[in-house]
Amino acid sequence: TLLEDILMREKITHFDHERIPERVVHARGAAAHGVFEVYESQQRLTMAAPFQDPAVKTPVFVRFSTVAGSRGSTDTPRDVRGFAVKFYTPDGIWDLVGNNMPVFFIQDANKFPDLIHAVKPEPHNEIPQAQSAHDTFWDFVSLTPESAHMLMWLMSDRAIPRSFATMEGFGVHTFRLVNAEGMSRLVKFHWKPVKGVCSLVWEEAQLISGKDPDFNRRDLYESIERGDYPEYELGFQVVEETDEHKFGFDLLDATKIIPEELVPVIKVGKLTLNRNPDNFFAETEQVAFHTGHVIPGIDFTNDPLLQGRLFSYIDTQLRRVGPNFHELPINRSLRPVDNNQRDGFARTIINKGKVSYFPNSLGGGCPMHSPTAAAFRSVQPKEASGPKVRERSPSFADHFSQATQFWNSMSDWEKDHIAAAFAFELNQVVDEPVRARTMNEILVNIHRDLANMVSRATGIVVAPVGTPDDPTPSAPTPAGPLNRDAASLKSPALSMDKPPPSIAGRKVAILLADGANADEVEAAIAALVEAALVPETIGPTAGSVQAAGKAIKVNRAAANAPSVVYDAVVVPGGVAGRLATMTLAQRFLHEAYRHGKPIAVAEDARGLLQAAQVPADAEGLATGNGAALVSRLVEHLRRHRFPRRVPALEPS
Ligand code: HDE
Repeated sequence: TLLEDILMREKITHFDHERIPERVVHARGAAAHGVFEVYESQQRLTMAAPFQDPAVKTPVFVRFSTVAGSRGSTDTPRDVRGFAVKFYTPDGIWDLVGNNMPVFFIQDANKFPDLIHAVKPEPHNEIPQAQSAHDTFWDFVSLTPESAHMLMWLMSDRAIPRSFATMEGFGVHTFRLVNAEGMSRLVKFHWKPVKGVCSLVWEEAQLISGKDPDFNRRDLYESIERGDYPEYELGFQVVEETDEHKFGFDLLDATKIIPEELVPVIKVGKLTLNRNPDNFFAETEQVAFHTGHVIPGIDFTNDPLLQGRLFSYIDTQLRRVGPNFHELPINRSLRPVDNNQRDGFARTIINKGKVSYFPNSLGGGCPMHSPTAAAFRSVQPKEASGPKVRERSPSFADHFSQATQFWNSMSDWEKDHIAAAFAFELNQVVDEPVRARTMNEILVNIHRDLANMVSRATGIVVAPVGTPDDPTPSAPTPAGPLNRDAASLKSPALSMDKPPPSIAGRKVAILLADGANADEVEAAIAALVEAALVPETIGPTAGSVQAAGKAIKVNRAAANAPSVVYDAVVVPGGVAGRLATMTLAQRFLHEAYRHGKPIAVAEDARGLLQAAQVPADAEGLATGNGAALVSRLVEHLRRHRFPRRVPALEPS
């Protein structure tokens, strides 16, 4: 090998440079292209281009992500999911960089590096990957009571979505909508999934992490390839500026929601994800979102978290992708950018002429900031006065009311899952003072029931209280305006205990073995496809199984097809005897049972159910044959799952 082998050298050199720095947070992600269409003109509220004309389809690129894990980490840790939308509008790029939870851990951007240092793997040994269940995270949040509301979301099943298509998205901050007359209103943005909100259960999520770490990414990719496009409706919660202070909490505090019961979410349009990226690196990895990418008609508020983000995102793109990140195809504005910025690494635009400054006469004064109304202009702030301090406003002081509201709004099984999640995390924490502080400074202030449930499952002692009726005397609760009636606050919209409007795309396993009733299997597959479900046959090995002289194709071998990646399971006639002797089949059914999934078995499967320890009278278990069996399974799937079967809180 000679140094003069320039072909080899170039190839290897390029290979050596194939990586760019991964995102500091949200490193793990998957994305898709799509379109946004407004239902009817929202001109009264905003001049933003995507909201003017129902005939216009605005192209979008959406990246979903987890927050804490590295780029190669699993899809299903307990974590927040990013929901970042890039609108390519005729007025330039608008990035709505949101999450699947409507609030955040902190109220002030200055704490963000601390929060992320605490949740990321611990620095001395880089353990644990992609999870909050460790000492430093709970140390930080137990000392940061403003995180209480977000902790409730994080410990709920919202943190383990079944798919990106079944999770909500939120802009989190209060933004502004501005119309052509310059009138500004406050707004919260919501993405409502057309398929409803559905999640995994925790044990299942953990098993998926090992069995299929690409679970959510794969689902997104495959559903788009199948033509089953993820859809979300965009909702506005609009508040007149004059009403800003009528809520008893501060609309600029990102740890607060505006309950939908107080201000309805008006659905204004639909986002459809209809095309997979052609190249992961060029698109999903290099896409650069920035909260500061806004267009006329959208503006910011003084939310201190948002203001910090306005600095951070441009800064991170400069570091990660470089100063010309906006020239990459995935980031490029549809409208040509005309300014005096020049040069830098990997500049691709070839600017012509000798003028690159303003003011100038040699270029006819161009380019200049447009004096016309069409250009972006900031909404004028009301006059502010007072001392400059590094402190938050007293209106940000109530940290627990909305956490309590979240708890009050949950169904029994959701409360169970939340308590079990806190217990799982706190049982991972080694430091006793951190465990005790989380219990007695945070959980008891949210709700006594939650504290007691977690106490039973962790052994952490709940400190004695002053009076039995007073849920919050042991820790100093800031006197927020809502605290007085926190015990009665409730927002039913927060509960996930609702049947999903659509179950299209759910995966149904059909367990096979030699001797299967071929007609029944074929009929089941046809009926499942007809119901927009995705059946997969599973056999002892890849290839096929024999059914009365006929071969039935096997999609996946049992060892490669764990129950956790399916939503429901069918055992057709003729196979139960053989399956009852196979450990993998028993395990499959038992896990499907434990995880509350619909199970449909032929009449001859009694012995198999026994071997799999599935009670014959289990809720969501259908027994029968033929078309009736499949239609009962489909009916059961419409309930997503049967949560009472899921063992959540291990008793003390
Ligand atoms: Fe981010 N965040 N963030 N964040 N964030 C980033 O930008 C940051 C926050 C969110 O798919 C980074 O390009 C600060 C809230 C999403 O590429 C970085 C603060 C919300 C994504 C950054 C926040 C988010 C990011 C890392 C506190 C929900 C992924 C890489 C003030 C509304 C975007 C990057 C993608 C990514 C900073 C808080 C959502 C470092 C300083 C609140 C969805 O700039």
